[in-house]
Formats: sequence, C-alpha cells, structure tokens
Amino acid sequence: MTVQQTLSIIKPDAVGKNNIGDIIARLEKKGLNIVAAKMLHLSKEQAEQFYAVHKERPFYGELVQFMTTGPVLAMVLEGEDAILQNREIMGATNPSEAAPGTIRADFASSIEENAVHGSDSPETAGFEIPFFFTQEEILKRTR
Ligand code: IDP
Ligand code: MG
Repeated sequence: MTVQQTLSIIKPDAVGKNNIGDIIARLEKKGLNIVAAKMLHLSKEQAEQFYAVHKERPFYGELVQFMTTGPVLAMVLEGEDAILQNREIMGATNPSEAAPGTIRADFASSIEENAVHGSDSPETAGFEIPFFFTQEEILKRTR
C-alpha cells in the first residue's frame, strides 16, 4: 500500500445537476482526502490538451465539446492507493456497466456524460495533476 495522489474532475453534467456535494461525500467517506480543488470552465484548447491521449478516438470531438459546456471542479485526491480507489468509487466508464453504488451508476446519464474523471495510472496522474495545479496549490493535511 502506498499513499498516492490522483486527479479527479467533477464534469459539467454533474456540476450542472448540483451533484458536487454528493460526489465529494462518497470520496471522503472512502478515506480520500481533497488536497487541492478549483472550479474552472475549460476552454476548447484546455479540453483538447487534457484529452490529447484520445485524439484518434471517434468520440474525441464530442468529448471536448461536452467538457466545455459548463464549469468543472478539478481536485487532487490523496490516500492509500488513491488512483485505483478513486476508479473503483467512480465505476465503469459506461454507467450501464457501472457497479451498483458507484458514482457513475448513480449520477451519470450516458457513456459520455458520466459525471466524473479520474486518473487511470501513476503516469496519467503525473500528467494530469500538474495540468491543473502548481505544487503550491497542493496542500499538506496537517490535522
Ligand atoms: P474513463 O473516463 O473511464 O477513463 P476513457 O476511455 O478514458 O474513460 O474515456 C474518457 C472519456 O471519454 C469518458 O469518461 C467519457 O466521457 C468519454 N467517452 C469514452 N468512451 C466514449 C464513447 O464511446 N462515446 C462517447 N464518449 C465516450
Ligand atoms: Mg481515462
């Protein structure tokens, strides 16, 4: 077990439905600590860069469009095995395949508008966290 940091995003659909609090409650209840957070409305360029890994996928254009439809809440979560833990709490990409009780099963409306993003590996987290946060914006939990 190792303490890790991972990037979480509450996507425009979930922000628009006022599901921020319910989603954060699930993350905190599982022992993930928020060590950085900011709300922002992604530009087309930011969304394109963030999802550049999916550039060749057929859904890339729609994904970029969706992610710019409204504000998002970007967060750094910290905890034991935070990357995998967060992915488990999120559930499968397609809400119809997401396990009961996961965030996507309960808050996502489609495979595209699926409420949350989470880094899928240490390498991905290493790109995604600095994409949104400077070192100074990531805080130590002192109590
Ligand atoms: P993940 O978010 O579970 O890691 P990825 O495969 O990395 O899933 O895809 C990134 C995002 O792209 C998804 O969360 C979803 O919003 C969108 N997406 C993935 N697959 C599809 C699809 O088949 N159609 C439309 N959008 C998709
Ligand atoms: Mg992914």
